[in-house]
Amino acid sequence: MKAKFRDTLVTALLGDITVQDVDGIVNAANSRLAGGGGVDGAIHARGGPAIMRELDVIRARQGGCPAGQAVITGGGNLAARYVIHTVGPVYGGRPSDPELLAACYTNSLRLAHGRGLRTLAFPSISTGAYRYPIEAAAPVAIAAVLAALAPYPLAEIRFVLHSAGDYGIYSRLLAAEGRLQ
Ligand code: AR6
Repeated sequence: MKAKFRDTLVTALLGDITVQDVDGIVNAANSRLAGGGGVDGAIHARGGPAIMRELDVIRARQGGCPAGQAVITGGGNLAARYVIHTVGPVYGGRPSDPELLAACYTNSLRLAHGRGLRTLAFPSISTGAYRYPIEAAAPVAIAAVLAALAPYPLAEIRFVLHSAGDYGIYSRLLAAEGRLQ
């Protein structure tokens, strides 16, 4: 699925974010930046220990990363040169959940733009271990990214979904947005 928004190609695909050939990939991390399962585990496994060594330095400096915020490291052995680690909210049905989730996408794009990245891939943040329902999270993610393309224009944003169901939801939403352009 491909759509064009302003000057940015926005794509959704079914796949593994750790093998994407983009300038940066986004990690759905935890606030301790300590690694874990899901996409976080996959990124550290393929990227190798250099990523955690950089996170150790960031932890020593700032303690961790609160929900909604993001930090950046190199990509280690990944094809991507950078990993942006952002921390999604643990879903609780609170009004702050969509705000924090949107902030993950906005702050990741801000960091990417500040470092001169042109292509960036996102996973579906918070919708695994953190239990944010994908039907509620996907519109928040897409709206946050499309809004942030004005201040932080990139050449390509790639949403990499790990299940056919998630991919279907993103495709439908992006197609509907595209008709409004
Ligand atoms: N490529 C793309 N998406 C993936 C991949 C992959 N290789 N692997 C999993 N996903 P989760 P969260 C999808 O649990 O909910 C970790 O332990 C997955 O199917 O990775 O934000 C952290 O350390 C789901 O749709 O992230 C935190 O403690 C999505 O990625 C906690 O989990 C997000 O699922 C963060 O939980």
